[in-house]
Amino acid sequence: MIINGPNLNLLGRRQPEIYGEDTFEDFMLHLKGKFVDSDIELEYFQSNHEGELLDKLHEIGYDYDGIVLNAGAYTHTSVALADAIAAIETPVIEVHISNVHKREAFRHHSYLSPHCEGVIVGFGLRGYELAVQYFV
Ligand code: CA2
Repeated sequence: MIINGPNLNLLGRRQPEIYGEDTFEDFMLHLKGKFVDSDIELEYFQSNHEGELLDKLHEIGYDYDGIVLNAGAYTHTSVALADAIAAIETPVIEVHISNVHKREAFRHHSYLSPHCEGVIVGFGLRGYELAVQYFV
């Protein structure tokens, strides 16, 4: 399961110089094509609401094989998401499209990273592909 947090529904529509020109829906088609010969099912969920992201983690976090999570700005603020990742059994890989370490200082800290299997930052949408590859 790939989960995107707040504002990532704007991908391809705003700030292409930071986040690229592809919408995530287009990218999902590309990604499904890449893994068509693998024995995996890819699903996508996006929400701008912290509680909905928590509910999704609780819903799938004991059954799915892997979660690729870009929690957007909640990465830098949410103890609740950190607690949820620590509580569930499914391993989570944290992904960021931009290199957060080249950006403002408040983006350098993640509440989520200590509870994640790994972290991929700065490789654009390719980071999601690398994360899925890990679970294959
Ligand atoms: O680099 C990333 O993937 C981020 O998670 C993106 C978040 C940001 O708050 C994190 O620090 C790093 C912001 C997502 C905003 O997405 C947009 C996409 C297109 C246009 C405007 C915003």
